[in-house]
Amino acid sequence: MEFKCLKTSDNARLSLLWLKDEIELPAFMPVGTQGIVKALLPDTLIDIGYKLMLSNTYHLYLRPGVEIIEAFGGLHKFTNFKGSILTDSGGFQVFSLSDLRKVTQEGVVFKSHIDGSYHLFTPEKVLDIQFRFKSDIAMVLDECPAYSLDKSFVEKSLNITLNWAKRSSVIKRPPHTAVFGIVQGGVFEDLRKKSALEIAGMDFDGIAIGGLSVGESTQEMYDTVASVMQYLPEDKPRYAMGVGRPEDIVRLVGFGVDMFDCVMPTRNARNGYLFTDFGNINIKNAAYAKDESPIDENCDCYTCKNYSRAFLRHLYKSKELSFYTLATIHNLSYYYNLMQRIGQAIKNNSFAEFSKSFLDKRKYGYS
Ligand code: PRF
Ligand code: ZN
Repeated sequence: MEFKCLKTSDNARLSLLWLKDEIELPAFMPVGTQGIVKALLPDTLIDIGYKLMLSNTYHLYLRPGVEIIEAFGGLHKFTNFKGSILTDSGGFQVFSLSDLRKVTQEGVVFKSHIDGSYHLFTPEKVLDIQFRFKSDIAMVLDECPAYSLDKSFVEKSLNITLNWAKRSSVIKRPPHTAVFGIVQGGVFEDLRKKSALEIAGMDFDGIAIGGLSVGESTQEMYDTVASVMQYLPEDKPRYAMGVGRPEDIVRLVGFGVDMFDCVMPTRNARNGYLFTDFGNINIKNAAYAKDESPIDENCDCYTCKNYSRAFLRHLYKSKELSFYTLATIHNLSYYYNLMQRIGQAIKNNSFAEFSKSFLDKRKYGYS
């Protein structure tokens, strides 16, 4: 992996990341938990413009299992996705999906949400799994504590995460996989600072900020990211895990974040919530029953070029499977175009103006 920051505008950064292809940052990564984005063909993701997708170690390790993916020669060959793949470590999924888990200095024992079997993830084991997947970017094992104002609880958790990070940073990595460390520390500025400085001092290819969007207020999230940024090296990519809404992405790019992932565009699409600059459309709404216009006049995606709101509403109401595909294409195109507009604004040295006009324009809520 190689990374180069080309230009900054205010604190926003325009960079290049070389994995399988050259990828322009800031970038959004669609979530393909099982090695594929729900309702999309892998080539459609490429057609929209995406060159990097996120998948989950936790899910793929439990099913189909590492042996099968390894026998195919890795995740890219198994899934036939032609772009690059970042895999999350399982650190977050163990805490959000598994009904039983026990964290020790060694690692985390958890109970599979699929068949109830018990498994141990250690920092060494999750990296080994991701290396065998031939992921382009692997994430270290971390603990993402629930939102809490109990500082001693968050501090204990952070100490385990930092110990795991240290062990992860000294593992020899194969040439095909980069490894990112993860900053935790909840909403506590001093814990975040300690975490950021320690992770920045370890030998990682990039640095992620975890523990965001777990119940803190939007302002707390922004304050946390802004404060962590000042401790991170400029020569490594920065990734805000699980963020977020379009307005969060614009704000965080303004603090110097380069990479994002979130289920929001894909999950919302399947529930009938479609993104536009002027707020989100709820396609179920009766107001769209006879509406001949596309989801978004300004969108040039396949869905908007070919289908009316009225027809999409009909597909949704009829539970036609193609609705999920058409809605996902639109929402992922919206996010892709947003990242393109952000990149263009940085190139034009006008990120602050773009950010202000975007945030003014986008109303929250659904119509
Ligand atoms: N850690 C990991 N993955 C994550 C998170 C985290 O804290 C989050 C937090 N929003 C999303 N995905 N490993
Ligand atoms: Zn569209």
